[in-house]
Amino acid sequence: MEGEKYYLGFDFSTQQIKLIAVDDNLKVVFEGHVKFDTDLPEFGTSGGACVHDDKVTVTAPAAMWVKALDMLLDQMKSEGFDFSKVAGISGDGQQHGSVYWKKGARNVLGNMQPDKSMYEQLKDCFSLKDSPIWQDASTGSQIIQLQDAIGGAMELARLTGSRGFERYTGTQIMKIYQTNREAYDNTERISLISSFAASLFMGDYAPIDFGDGSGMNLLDIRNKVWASKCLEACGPCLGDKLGEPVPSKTVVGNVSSYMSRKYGFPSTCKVVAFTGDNMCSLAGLAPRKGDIMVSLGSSDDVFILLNGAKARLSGHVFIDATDTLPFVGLICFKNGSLTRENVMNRCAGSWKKFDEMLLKTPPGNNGNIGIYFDKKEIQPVAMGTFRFNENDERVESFPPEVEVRAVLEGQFLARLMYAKLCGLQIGPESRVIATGGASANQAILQIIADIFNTSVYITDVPNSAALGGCYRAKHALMPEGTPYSEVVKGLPEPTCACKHTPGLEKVYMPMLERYKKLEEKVAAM
Ligand code: 5FX
Repeated sequence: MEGEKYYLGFDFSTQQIKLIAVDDNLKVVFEGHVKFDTDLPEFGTSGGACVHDDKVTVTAPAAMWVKALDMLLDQMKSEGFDFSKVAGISGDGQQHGSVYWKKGARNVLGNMQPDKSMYEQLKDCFSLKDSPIWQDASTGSQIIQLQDAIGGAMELARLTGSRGFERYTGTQIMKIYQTNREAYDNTERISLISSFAASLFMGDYAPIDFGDGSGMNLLDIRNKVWASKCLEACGPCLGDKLGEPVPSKTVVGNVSSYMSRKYGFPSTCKVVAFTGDNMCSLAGLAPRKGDIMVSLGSSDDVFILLNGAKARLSGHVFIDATDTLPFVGLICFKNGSLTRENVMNRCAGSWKKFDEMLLKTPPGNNGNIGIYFDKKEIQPVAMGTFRFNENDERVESFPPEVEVRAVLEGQFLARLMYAKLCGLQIGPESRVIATGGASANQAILQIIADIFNTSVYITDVPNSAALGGCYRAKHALMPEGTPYSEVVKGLPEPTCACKHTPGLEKVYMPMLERYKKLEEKVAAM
């Protein structure tokens, strides 16, 4: 392709499809989105999802995603976006969700006519109209069956990177096989939402990539092949229905003739494997080795790049989609900003006052430790508020200035403890990169710096997942062996927000040990 080139990143997230186009210098040249609830109200979703009567089954209609993509591409066309410049497309999907293509669908997908929409042509191509998504929590009995078949939760974690989780695709598929045999038998291909999205651009089944494939409890993450024992436990002929997984950097094909004829994509435009939203978002943030990404939102997520995968019952290990290091560790904590906010409201009334009160107690909080799980936490599985004095005795309440420090210290001791269990090693190269709403709060950042004993940087990258899709598309089209760092080298660096206070490790390291024991006590309560 001569002249200016564009790379597109599509983020098929839970609530919307977001698109970003960048040029060869990674400058954003176009943005668009379609929101499922408001732009496609006919599907009746709330937050992009349908919660069933049992409250634990959560799905989204696969045809809705197709119609949303039609809408987004039509919108780009009507706004004059120049598709002829697009050299590569990649993106991501909300992790774990699965799409069931019915027998004969491949043929329809490969022969779509540009005078009709994809929706018109594909809407009847799904053997299961409602795709299970990551919010589903209905597969408890299947988890037990899968773990039993593999030799226990720890063995499943060693093999696939995670113990059994309800939202993970393997047990979702097992549930469909057990409860809707007709749909299972009538399925010729099971895609993840990511590979389903890539398939729409290719006009053929796109393979599942290693990154998103690691969120299924089906992939042997060290050997990068389906784990046959897991496949056998989840459904017959499952390997055939899934197709072979591929590295995340794979060019999976060219755009379909439908895409070229309808929108004017060059026929040489490459589709690069789509991956999971978390991996793609990480690609958009472009971490370097040694970075600890701490996303402070309604839930808190900690991401670390890892050389090796340790088997643990908490957190998840995924294969890195950028090849910066072999693996990514992800630990998700349900009690994040809302829990901090609850304490702020109860004890201070404003963030300004909260920050002032924080200064009334010393780091280490005179030995007081609080554990605040307003919602049922993921690790440990526990709920409630637990306060301990300097003698590790449970107490009913703390004075307000102790409570405000206790919520922050308790949360970030937990983040550090689980990151270490996942394989985090803090060295001179390490830095914490904080993102998300609460990363604007300097007092919170200082506590993170002191507990992690390293500097904290901040970065503001809205839509990091869609951007990560653009960067990954460009990366895949560069000469073989080009490191990902080469693609993102011109991007703005995160800025240093605070340094750790020397000497405080003497306070926080023993406190971490105490926290560990107290949390074990809480988990056993
Ligand atoms: C990760 O394991 C998750 O389930 C979520 O972060 C989804 O990927 C959100 F889309």
